[in-house]
Amino acid sequence: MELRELPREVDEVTITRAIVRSAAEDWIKIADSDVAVVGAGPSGLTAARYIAEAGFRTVVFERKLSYGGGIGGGGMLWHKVVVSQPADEILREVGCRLEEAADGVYVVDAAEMLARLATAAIDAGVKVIFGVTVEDLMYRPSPLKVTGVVVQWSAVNLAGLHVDPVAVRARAVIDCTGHDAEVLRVASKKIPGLSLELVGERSMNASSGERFVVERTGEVCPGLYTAGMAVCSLYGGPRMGPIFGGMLLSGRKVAREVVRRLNTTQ
Ligand code: 48H
Repeated sequence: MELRELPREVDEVTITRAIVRSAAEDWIKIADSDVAVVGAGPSGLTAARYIAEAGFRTVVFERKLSYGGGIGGGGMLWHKVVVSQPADEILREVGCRLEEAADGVYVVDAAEMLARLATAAIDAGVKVIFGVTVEDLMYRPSPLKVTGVVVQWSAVNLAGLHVDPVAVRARAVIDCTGHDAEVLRVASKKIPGLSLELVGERSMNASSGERFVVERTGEVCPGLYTAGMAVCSLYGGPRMGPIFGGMLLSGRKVAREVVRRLNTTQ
């Protein structure tokens, strides 16, 4: 075999230093972000892409080692999900191929949708960090404002080790953690004066669930926003099953709101 077809020799220490140096440089920037999105599901990836496209430094923290949240499971593991108009626009923007299943209703491959949402977010400049769990928030009391997130390696939590987390400042934090609404749950318990109560999501009603999510998406308190399924958990909206247009439109709506706010405040 010709030598030029074989991998170049690399010293192990070079590999270690390259990874540690580059990751540390990234984290030094991430520590002071414009926007921290929690969760790399459909709402989080969509929100992050639009915000980064508007020129803001955007980080997505994802607990798992993969993208997509609930997309990959399709409908009961059948490898498809459904979107209806006008959410198809968002999928077309990222290059997804859609098949019309009924008037204005489309079916899409779950693997294609999650890959294209993720790639588009990365191309827009979003930094996605896998294996990190947002376990708490930073806040300032008067005036009350959420000022960032508190993060820990997911592996540390899984191992049950007592390791203190680190903090990341962000001008806006968006809870896109899905059904569990984890960030909002923490905020409701641990931020004095917020008076936030999670109602819990309701049983399935696909169309009204989708509309509910989009209508109620937005700011929860200064510095804290929510999108996607977390909206239903917060305000008591119905679940909608494997139709994902509401998640995409919710991500776009929260992005527009955050961008507007960041453009009008320092
Ligand atoms: C870091 C975290 C944390 C944390 C969770 O569940 P998701 O796909 O969320 P959405 O809201 O974008 O989409 C919901 C959709 O997938 C869905 O479940 C639908 C439409 N259900 C309808 C129905 O009837 O059931 O993604 C959330 C992501 C996941 O990847 C989690 O791993 C991640 O957030 N995550 N990441 N820190 N504390 N909590």
